[in-house]
Amino acid sequence: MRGLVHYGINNIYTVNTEDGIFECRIKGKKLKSDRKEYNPICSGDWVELIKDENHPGKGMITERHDRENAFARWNRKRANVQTIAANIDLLVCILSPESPPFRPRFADRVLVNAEDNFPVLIVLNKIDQEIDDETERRISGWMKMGYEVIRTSAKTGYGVDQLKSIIEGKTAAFVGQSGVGKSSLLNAVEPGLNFRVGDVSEKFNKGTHTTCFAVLDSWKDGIIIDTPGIKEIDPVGIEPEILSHFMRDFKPYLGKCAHSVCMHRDEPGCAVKQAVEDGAVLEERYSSYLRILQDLEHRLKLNKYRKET
Ligand SMILES: Nc1nc2c(ncn2[C@@H]2O[C@H](COP(=O)(O)OP(=O)(O)OP(=O)(O)O)[C@@H](O)[C@H]2O)c(=O)[nH]1
Ligand SMILES: [Mg+2]
Ligand SMILES: [Zn+2]
Repeated sequence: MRGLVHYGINNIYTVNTEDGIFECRIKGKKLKSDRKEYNPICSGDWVELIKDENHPGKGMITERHDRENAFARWNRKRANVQTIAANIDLLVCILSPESPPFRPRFADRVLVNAEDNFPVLIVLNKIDQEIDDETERRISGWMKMGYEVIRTSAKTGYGVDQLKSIIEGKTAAFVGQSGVGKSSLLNAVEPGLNFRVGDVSEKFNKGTHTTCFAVLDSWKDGIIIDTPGIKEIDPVGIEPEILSHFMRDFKPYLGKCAHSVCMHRDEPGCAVKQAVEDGAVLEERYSSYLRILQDLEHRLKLNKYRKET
């Protein structure tokens, strides 16, 4: 029997099927996989399961169906891949302007992750808070690159209808740092959903990690996945040499550098660096690139070292 995974906690997965909801374990504890995975199954996965005839509402997952796509990141500590949501039509990246502080580099990483994978919508939530010029500059930068950006306030209701009309009929995963208002926005879109909402701590100006695990829920016009606040995103499956291809604003300059294999770092005659100097590419985007590049190289070294020891 086929089912859609809503969420998983402590290796117990809640799966929705034609015959209702089942709480499932994975048969034999492990599923076949080609890489080290932190979690073999995530919200949005389609799985094959068998009912436990002796225990109504319980079952065993025997197989994970191939994913169309997945939003995943490297789990820093464990050196394995953590998949946050699978089979999505749209990734919604939520930011806040002030509390918690605006984190454009986080969004740049989400955009790298999404490029050639699935479309992204950038949402600046909490627009009832003050928005500075720096934030406006970065937002117009993303818009120039062709990304869709909208402004919302879960508090006043501003932009909620627009958000609703964009995610209607889609499987949309909401990601962002803790406290930016992911759960609040989802509740504003569809009050029946009733996701748990937490505070932003006054002392640290940070969210309090209210949502602890990703949860999929369906509403009348689509499927949404609320995810826990994440601080860091190390993109998965991108080699340092091709990172620049995932930077949408770099694309017009790729292949035009003096070096045929250019990392766009210190090489003379680099067309990307020239574009930064000319103001065609934002300096902040370039510095995001350098940081992600550094992390990818670090990750490669670490994985190599781990294999050898
Ligand atoms: N001023 C203002 N506050 C908001 C807005 N949206 C959410 N909040 C508040 O921000 C705090 C955090 O909201 P949550 O919805 O729990 O944030 P989250 O992104 O789901 O956080 P995690 O689950 O921890 O990742 C709560 O106190 C909300 O009331 C908004 O548009 N404006
Ligand atoms: Mg939440
Ligand atoms: Zn270059």
